[in-house]
Amino acid sequence: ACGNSDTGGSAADDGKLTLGFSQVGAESGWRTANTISIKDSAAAAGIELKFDDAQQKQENQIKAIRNFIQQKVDVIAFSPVVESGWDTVLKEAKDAGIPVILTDRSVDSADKSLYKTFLGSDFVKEGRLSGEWLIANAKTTSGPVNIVELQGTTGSAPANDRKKGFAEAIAANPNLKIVASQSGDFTRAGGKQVMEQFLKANTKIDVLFAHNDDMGLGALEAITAAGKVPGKDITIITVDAVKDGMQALADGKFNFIAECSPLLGPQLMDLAKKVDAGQEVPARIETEETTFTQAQAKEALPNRKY
Ligand code: GYE
Repeated sequence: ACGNSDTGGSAADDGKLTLGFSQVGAESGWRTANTISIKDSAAAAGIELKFDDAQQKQENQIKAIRNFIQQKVDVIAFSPVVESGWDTVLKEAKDAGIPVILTDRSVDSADKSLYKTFLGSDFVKEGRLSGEWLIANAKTTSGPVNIVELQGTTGSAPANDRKKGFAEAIAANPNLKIVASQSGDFTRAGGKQVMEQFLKANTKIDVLFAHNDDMGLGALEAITAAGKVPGKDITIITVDAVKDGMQALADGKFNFIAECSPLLGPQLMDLAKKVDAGQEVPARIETEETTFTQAQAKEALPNRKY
């Protein structure tokens, strides 16, 4: 369907399906693995991929989606950086007759007809599993347990949902208290900087819950610099289970990780083909994932692909 000949072939020319994909950015190890998965599986599926990196800005994603509409791609997929503010551009895609697939993160649009399906993790569950592990493992006999939280990108589905799931789980024990919670934007630099502030402002920090591995890895530097031992003086729980996170867990610097799989490419290509062919697809497809303790990380690490 793409008429621009100098981009090297279009659906109309060679029968190839053209997929426009707007990626959030390159903020984390998770994101890097996700981008590789999408590019590799597009090539393997014989799909022409138009890939755009939005550098964590919604306005860039909206621009990219409008470009895809103008280029008349066959299918648009994107991972929305934040949950709100998508209705107008999604309506434009719908009016142009281009099906949209949400991957990884969802939108809060009331009109579910604006997209065909949402492929991704259950972020509330990841937060809940993190909180449940803490409930089972926190030393609450000696009084209150002070928790600091590094949130992901403000307004993003994983930040909103992981915060919610974690808070709900730890409510089961009134000794567990979140004493500070702030965004580190899912980056190592953000995690380090905000953890430094937390350590300055709070004399007693028992637990860190970081919404992803990268922020936890950044926080390690701040914790060590403050003369504390990560994994011992401060219990560290994160989400993702990318290789560097798993290494920190196996090394005893992290204590628990709730997995979030970035390997969405093969399923996305399958869905793109189906919606392009006008086939019905499930409205929600959930990624399968697990959790890791230190012992489990040691075992899984040698075979970890990303
Ligand atoms: O957990 C984080 C990344 O949307 C699930 O985004 C994704 C999150 C992931 O930056 O590392």
